[in-house]
Amino acid sequence: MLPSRGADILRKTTYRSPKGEIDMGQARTICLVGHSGTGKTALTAALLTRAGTKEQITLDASQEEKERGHTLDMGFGAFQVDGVPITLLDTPGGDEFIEEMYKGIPIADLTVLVVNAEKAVEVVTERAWEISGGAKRPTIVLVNLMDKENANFDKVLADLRGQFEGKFVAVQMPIRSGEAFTGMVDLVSNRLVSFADKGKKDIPAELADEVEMARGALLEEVAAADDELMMKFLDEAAISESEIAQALVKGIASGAIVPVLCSSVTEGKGIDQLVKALVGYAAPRTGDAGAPCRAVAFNLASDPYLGRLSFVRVLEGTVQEGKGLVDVVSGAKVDVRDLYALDGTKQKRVPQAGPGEIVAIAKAEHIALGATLGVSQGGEAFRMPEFPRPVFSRTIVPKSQADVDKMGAALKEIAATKATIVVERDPVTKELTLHGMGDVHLSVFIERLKNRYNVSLETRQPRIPYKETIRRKAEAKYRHKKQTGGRGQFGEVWLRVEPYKGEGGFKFVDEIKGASIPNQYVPGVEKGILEALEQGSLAKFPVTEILVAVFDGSFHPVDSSELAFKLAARGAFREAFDNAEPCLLEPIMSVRVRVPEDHMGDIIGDMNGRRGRILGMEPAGKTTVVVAEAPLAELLNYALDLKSRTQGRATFRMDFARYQQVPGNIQEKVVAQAQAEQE
Ligand SMILES: Nc1nc2c(ncn2[C@@H]2O[C@H](COP(=O)(O)OP(=O)(O)OP(=O)(O)O)[C@@H](O)[C@H]2O)c(=O)[nH]1
Ligand SMILES: [Mg+2]
Repeated sequence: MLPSRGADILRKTTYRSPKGEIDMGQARTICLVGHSGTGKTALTAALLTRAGTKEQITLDASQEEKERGHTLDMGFGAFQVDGVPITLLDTPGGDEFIEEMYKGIPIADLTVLVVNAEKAVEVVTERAWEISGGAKRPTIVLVNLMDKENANFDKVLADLRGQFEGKFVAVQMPIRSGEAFTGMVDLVSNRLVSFADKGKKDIPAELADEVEMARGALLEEVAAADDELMMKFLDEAAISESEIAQALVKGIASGAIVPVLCSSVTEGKGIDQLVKALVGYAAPRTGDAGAPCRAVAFNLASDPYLGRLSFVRVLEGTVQEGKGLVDVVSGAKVDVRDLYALDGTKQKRVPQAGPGEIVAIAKAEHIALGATLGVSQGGEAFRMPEFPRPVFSRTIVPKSQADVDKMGAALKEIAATKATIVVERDPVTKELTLHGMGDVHLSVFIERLKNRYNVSLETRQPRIPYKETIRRKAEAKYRHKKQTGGRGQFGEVWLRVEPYKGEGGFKFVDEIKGASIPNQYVPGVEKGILEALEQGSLAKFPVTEILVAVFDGSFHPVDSSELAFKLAARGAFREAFDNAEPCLLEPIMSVRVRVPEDHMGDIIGDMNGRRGRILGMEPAGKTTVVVAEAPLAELLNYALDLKSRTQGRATFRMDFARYQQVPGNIQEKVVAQAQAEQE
């Protein structure tokens, strides 16, 4: 279900065009999700082909997708069934590309969770369920690959029921599996469908018992979602096919029922039945066409020919070429110049689009991902769920000067279209860092930079942004004196350094009495100290958590200058710093790891091995969130390690917590390494 405001403004229209022409009020958006290799893209192609799409079907068309044979960006397929426009959103099933599901599911009328009939619930099945079914959005499950040797529909059903809280209801009963997957019983109509002759038949005697059981289960679940039907069910009165269908639609819309269907996409089995379900089970939620325009930008892409495309779903009113919109939150203006609707897997120019439709606004570079667009600022925004945050970082280094020049714009474009790709310059190490979801994720975008923008980058493990501080008070005095021909330079500074925990990490205190350093030179003193703070003397990391008090000095009426005092202050600071037991600080991250029960011990043990500290445990459904703290230096490969330890079943997020002193033995190593690098 659409959250809050979305649900209010999307009103169902039941009007159907009598002439059978396209009725946009019936437009449905369907998001395909599921683990990699379950057949989502094959299904998209099969549905487009079945609908008679004339144009060439191009899915997984980017060079990076072709090379890997997987979907990496959201794909689109638009077609019509009996005059009903359907837009499929084909999302990647790779767990590092999970953001595409977060974009598609919230704006779709229905999610189809595709599950492998041999493997049942897999890692991305769990994630997809959480965002869709678990959030009570309309969801159906398609058990695909039923032609496979070890396909087992009942086992998948049992696995779904065992792992997730949801009313999974089989609305079909496959007739066998593997090579013997020859038909199915449509439990709603109580008829046997044979794939070979497409005919509907009565249930043969040898299946009667089995079908009756399955149908009984269906009736019971459906009745449980509808009071009137429950009465009938309890009275053992006859329940008609249309009563079941209606109750199903209602139950699906509220997320109370999750029907389970079966198919073999590559053998074309179960496709006709699925199409009926897509039209029949997804209630269109179209808004008022006459209302002021409101649309949500759920996906951004860079098309090699059309440039930036901002895909919006129109919630109400119409988006029109030439009629500008604004971001309802920021008020930023959006030019609506070229508008493209989807046709098959291609885009075609259209002058406008109404409620329920998906269109792409071309070349509107500053639409933010997830932004709600409207005619004026204000009003509630469509709430997109919070995207996962990047958990894996690498430093990027251009291969040549030409790459340096092109890199900025290309990186900016890629990062602007993806929520889980962030490019950042580390303020301490000054390195350019690419943050993403894992090594595959980052390498896809590095490749894309090469393929599309001809930018070659190398990646490296990022340096840790250590800092330096002191552990005790110390004083020093320093005289800067130079006599070179004409006017000389003279300045003398006495200062004290102290550990300091206050805001900003630094405090300058002027304790000079009796103008031993005249006022006009004090800014020079402060500048000298600030410069010295940029590089500590341990390993040239910035200095923090320090108070510097200047309490005495001397000057020369002719030779003193701001520069002379700057140099004197720098010298005095360095000496005092060295005498104040300097030490290294490292960033400590707060980490929340969500782990399935059976991996808990392993994850906790591993965290201890990373100099981590377990702060607590929070139950979260069938998983537990382990709350911990650990140094960033021990977490650089955590995304990869956690994945291999748990076969991808654990997720985590980490946030910077604070800086903390590095243990002595480790400090020695870090300092030695930094010195070696500087030589
Ligand atoms: N035997 C069999 N193979 C299938 C079926 N459906 C899809 N496949 C094949 O499985 C492979 C993966 O299918 P895709 O459609 O690319 O899978 P996907 O779910 O889109 O995978 P990602 O894009 O990585 O998430 C392809 O070779 C398909 O031809 C099916 O029902 N039976
Ligand atoms: Mg795919």
